[in-house]
Amino acid sequence: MATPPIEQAGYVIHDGFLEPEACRETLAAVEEYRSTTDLPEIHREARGRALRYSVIDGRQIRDGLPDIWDLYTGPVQDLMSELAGEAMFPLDNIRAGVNVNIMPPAKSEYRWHYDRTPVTALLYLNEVEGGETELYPGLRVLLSEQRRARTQRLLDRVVTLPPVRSMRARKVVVSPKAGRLVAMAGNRCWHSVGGVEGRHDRINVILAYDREGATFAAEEGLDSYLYTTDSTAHQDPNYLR
Ligand SMILES: O=C(O)CCC(=O)C(=O)O
Ligand SMILES: [Fe+2]
Repeated sequence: MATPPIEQAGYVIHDGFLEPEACRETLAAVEEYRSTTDLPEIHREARGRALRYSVIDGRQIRDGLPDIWDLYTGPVQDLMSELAGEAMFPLDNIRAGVNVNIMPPAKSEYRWHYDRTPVTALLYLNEVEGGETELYPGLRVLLSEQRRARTQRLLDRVVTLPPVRSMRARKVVVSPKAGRLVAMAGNRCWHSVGGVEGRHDRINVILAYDREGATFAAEEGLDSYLYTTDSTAHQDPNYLR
């Protein structure tokens, strides 16, 4: 059997996944939602690049942005299953499953990280200056057992050291463009977003999938780090202690 596209290259860029008209309608729905709901501004310092953004989480999307929810549980799920070569499902953790990231110019950026899930889609709704997604596909050496968290953390440090990094992976830079979808092996592809320039907020949808019934050990700490302004106990909530 042929290797599934996401396995092969670690990522796939699919332009024109959403038509311009659908992007405009979705953006208008996001703007309408923002006008009625106070969204937290999350700011977490991190090495190299901070996490600085606003977010509409998956529960808010399910209850207030039905068209985005339908994309998550319909066409994007189908595409991701096809690209992964096996059936992929929305997360049981609805809050983390689908997000709208909002990044105003000048101050926003998104720290270097891996996602918790084997496949993630980034769907850009608009074109902005700057705000490129930077990816190192397949950089991570991923251990299978969550209880090996300490070893995983150490391995993650080692592979991101510049000389090791450049041996293992090539950096890919993706510019936001309306309707463009990037599919990646989120838990193996090291990625971040650079500073947004110009006058417009960068707005995209992040859609995460996993195998049926999968769970993530560091769920709770990571959720409050990503979706609330609470100060979290761990320096890096991606890892259990
Ligand atoms: O907006 C992007 O390009 C990436 C965002 C991201 O990596 C995330 O929300 O996990
Ligand atoms: Fe991510």
